[in-house]
Amino acid sequence: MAIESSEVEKAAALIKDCKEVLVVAHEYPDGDAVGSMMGISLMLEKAGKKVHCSWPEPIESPGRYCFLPGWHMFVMPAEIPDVQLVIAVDCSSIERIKGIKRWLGKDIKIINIDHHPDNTFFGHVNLVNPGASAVAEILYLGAGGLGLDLGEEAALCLYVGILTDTGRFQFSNTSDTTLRVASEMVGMGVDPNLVYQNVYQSDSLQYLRLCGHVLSNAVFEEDLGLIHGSVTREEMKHWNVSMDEMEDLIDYLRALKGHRIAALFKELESGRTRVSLRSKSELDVGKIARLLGGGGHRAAAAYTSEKNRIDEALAELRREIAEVGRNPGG
Ligand SMILES: [Mn+2]
Repeated sequence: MAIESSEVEKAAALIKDCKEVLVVAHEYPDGDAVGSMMGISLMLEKAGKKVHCSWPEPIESPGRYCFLPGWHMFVMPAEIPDVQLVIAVDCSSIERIKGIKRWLGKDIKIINIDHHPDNTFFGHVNLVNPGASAVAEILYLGAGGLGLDLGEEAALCLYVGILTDTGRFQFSNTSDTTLRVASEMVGMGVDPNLVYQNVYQSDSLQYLRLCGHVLSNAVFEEDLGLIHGSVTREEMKHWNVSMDEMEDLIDYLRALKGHRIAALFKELESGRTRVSLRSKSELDVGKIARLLGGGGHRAAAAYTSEKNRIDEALAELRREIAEVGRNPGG
């Protein structure tokens, strides 16, 4: 599904008419959320706009994305000034940014740029293409139509968005367009090795030890084809590892041959449990995550469970897997 040109024109007009803009990514932002947020922020700044960017609390250090340019535009959610225009990237619904209340309910316009198939079209203008590998891919291909100029710095941010959302160009969302776009970015000066070193080769020894612990305790439930692992607050404290450092931990679990679903449970400070899901089968984990209040894609999704115990969150997930498995079309 392509984005309608009338929507692109509307977005371009909103951008042209504004002086100040806020770019927001979803809570617990991944590489596409951070890369797309920074990429479009840099292009907007280049176009002479005053730009702020942020995402809902909790705000942790950007860790592996520290090396991206553009952090001078980042503001804490509490310090977001009044703006005329909000651009949301990688957010399937307004719920994903509800933590940023400062501007909600005000007389502002929202441009919604996303690639989630369950996007609710919450913006005044919606640039949504579920066929795109990443929001970064939409932004790269759409920059001209929005009246924005790509530069090497923005290209670097967008490359990170595509790289991480495609699992280093290996997930099923990797298309010939994805690879062509990435190739053009490298042509513009993006250094794949520099990105690799920063994004995938900068783990702490404590984090590697925590991974070893999680893998040692991982459980494979053959009847459901479910492999799962978990990290408690105590373990996070013990190894001094933050939530954002664990973004790729689930990839170790999904290396298992013959599994259908991988799940990683992380205890939150709020007494709830963050659950990441990956599917290697016909089972749509996006649907499971939506049933449990989250969102995502068919093969990768996440939600926050109200259960404060991991065994309870696991029982809840087992029920939904069985339910969705019985009723894949429903
Ligand atoms: Mn994305």
